[in-house]
Amino acid sequence: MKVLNKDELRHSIEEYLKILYRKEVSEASRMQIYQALSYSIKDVIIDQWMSTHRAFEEKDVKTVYYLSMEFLLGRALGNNIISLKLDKVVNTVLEEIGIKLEDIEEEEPDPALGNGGLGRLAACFLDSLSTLGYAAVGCGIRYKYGMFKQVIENGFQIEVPDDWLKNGYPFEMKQDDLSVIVKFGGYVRITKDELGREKYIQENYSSVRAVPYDLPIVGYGNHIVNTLRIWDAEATNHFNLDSFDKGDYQKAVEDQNLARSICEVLYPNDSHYAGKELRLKQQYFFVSASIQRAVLKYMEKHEDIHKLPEKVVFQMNDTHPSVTVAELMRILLDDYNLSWEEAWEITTHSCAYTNHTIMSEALEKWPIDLFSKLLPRIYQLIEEINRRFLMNIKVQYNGDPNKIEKMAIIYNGHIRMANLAIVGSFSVNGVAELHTDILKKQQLRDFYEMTPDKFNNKTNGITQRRFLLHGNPLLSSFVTSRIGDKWITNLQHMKNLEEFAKDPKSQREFMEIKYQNKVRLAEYIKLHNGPEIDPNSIFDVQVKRLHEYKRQLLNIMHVMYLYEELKKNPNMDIVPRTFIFGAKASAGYHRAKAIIKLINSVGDVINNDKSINNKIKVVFIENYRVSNAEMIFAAADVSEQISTASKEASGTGNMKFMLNGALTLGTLDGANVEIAEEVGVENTFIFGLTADEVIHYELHGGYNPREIYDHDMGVQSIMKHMIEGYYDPINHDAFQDIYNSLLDSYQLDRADQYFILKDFRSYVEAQRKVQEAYKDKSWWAKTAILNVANCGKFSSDRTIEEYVKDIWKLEKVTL
Ligand code: 26Q
Repeated sequence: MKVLNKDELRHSIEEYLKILYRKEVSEASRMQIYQALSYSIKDVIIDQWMSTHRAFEEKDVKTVYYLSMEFLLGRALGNNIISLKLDKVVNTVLEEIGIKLEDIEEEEPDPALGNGGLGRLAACFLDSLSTLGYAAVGCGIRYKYGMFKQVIENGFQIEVPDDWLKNGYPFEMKQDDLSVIVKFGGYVRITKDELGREKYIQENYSSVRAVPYDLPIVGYGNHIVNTLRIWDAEATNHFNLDSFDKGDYQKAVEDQNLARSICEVLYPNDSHYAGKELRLKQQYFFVSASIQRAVLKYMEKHEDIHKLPEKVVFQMNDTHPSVTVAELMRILLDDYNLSWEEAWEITTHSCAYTNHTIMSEALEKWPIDLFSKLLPRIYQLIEEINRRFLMNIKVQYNGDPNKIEKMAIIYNGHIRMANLAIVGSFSVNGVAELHTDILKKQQLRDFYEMTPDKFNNKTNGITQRRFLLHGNPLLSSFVTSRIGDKWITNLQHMKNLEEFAKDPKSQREFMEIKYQNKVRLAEYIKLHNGPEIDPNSIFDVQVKRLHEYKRQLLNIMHVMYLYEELKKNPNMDIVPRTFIFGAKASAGYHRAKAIIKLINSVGDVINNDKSINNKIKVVFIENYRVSNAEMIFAAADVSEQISTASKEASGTGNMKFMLNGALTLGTLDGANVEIAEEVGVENTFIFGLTADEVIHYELHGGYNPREIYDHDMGVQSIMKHMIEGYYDPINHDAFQDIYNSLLDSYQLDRADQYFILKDFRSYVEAQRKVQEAYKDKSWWAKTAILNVANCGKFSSDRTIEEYVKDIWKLEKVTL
């Protein structure tokens, strides 16, 4: 197996610079060195990759196929170097060359094949699967353009295409010989085979060739390398300009266009189902390719297709890949000639589904005519699955129309993908305890009552390798110097840090590290169009996608409130604070974009008001993404997790902050509940309505925000200022809609759907407690260390072990 020493690495970099660019080290640009170093690292990976696959095959282990429309990987180079334990060697060589690894890492594009939480979770899971030694294949799409780059112009978000492949991506490997064909459209002809059985043949279809590109997922220090397989689409028939057959020519052009469009771009939307045909094409494209390949691979080494569930499990990351259920049925029925009962038995023992939302507007439902035109055979199969399922319901519930209305897969002209996923799976899981409880009691209650054993919770987790070891080297060393380095692969070891929480020297050292990380972030902000900020101020951070339910609006309204108090009373007792935001809004989500504009406008006024003596600052970090997230978590004092209770399924940013010693200011929502449980509620700042209270209001038509507006002069004043141009004399029109959303119940919406005014005073009070607490530096340091010490539960290693034990039943492999 190839291991690099210093001389070999230097030699390898030199060779690649020659081969790729005809350059010597002294003439090479940073980009060129990044490429040469990456190829050198890839060479080491390749050997481990091959031996991992040999071992998996020899042991014939069961494999999980993690099907996800999104994998939000973040940069690979630094992470791979750490996982291979090559950091010392690399640093020595780069030092010789006279360049820093951090600067080389900056050259790598951030592969942004995801929107936010769900995509990042998939990436953390792959990291853990490799590190724990389980056989796994991530299956996704090789979008040509990933998540857009966000540029802020005049306070407004502008979306710029993310051309991440333009310089080539060193870690990917095209696997032409593993291509498969995916068929769309046409019609289904029914015939009989030689044994007189009915055969269903799709005819007159369009097709594309699905071509896999493999990315290595390197386990930490264990020589295990799993694969993330992302599919690209190519035209099947490279069309012939000499063709005389006009029909063929036309079709060839169409197929060419189909292939070109499918993988063009990631939909930058993470909360609203829109029913776009291209999105369905993307879904079926990568699912069909992945399932075809998985079954072919299984059949290479096994004879009996009935035993597929012993060796293969398909985990569906939300409903986006839920056509998996029907595609597997298609393959088993049409290609392997199984009976319906046999095929259904196999399918429902191979598929499992993870739910990530209770918000009804995010539930996928496809209009029948759109769906059946694009996927005629798949639609037939879903009809049959539905027909048989409804028969069961009728038997079990005496034809109760209420049950049919709630549980039917096809209803009201639409296919409900969550219902398909549940019916076709042996496991349905939520992503935090509270979320799973709400699923069982509300959203999926009928399914839970029918099949309670399917339902289970898997509280999310994050990888400490990226979000502490890589992102926060200072705190990593602090921890390792005290408790050793076992935490890197077993985060429960962090508990041993608890004894240092009260130690004054550890407290001082912790605060010094936090300070250094704040300096690093302040420099980054300065360099990226931001204001000058004071690393001695409290860094109060909210970074996540922009959505009304996440309530960035509540946060900025509190800032407006503080500012106005400060203007009224310049001698007010206030600990200097920097409010830091980072968020992308989905391109068509106008209100979210208006909130970004509001944050920037408020920031402009406050940051330029000399009269408040820099006591508060507001920063909007442009283009929040995995690479700058690592630096942001490391620098945070306060973690804002303030979603309307019941709306945030889990959250994972909350865990990354905790791991880096920030204190949680949050509602009892998602995994916040479990964070408070682990560290002790007295070491967090919890406020606001509970999930039960929110749900109660919702069931009774909401509440009346006017009452609050009329009686709370603080609220009234900031809201008036919002629309009167106090924060932006030119563009304040943009804020009228925000104002209306809080006070007017127009259309079907309730006013203040997300209980911002309702929770406002409770939030202000919690914020006041944060400031009082920060004055006691020793208490703060102790509590921050306690947060780190008690984050063990939130490692994705723990999450993956639970998936393995309860759902996937995989065997651990050691090399
Ligand atoms: C659906 C249809 C059409 C286009 C896009 C979509 C779409 C895309 C992405 C819908 C949802 C998403 C992503 C959802 C997501 O990120 N959910 C988050 O998942 C995290 C991991 O479980 C949780 O921690 C968060 O609470 C949850 O919001």
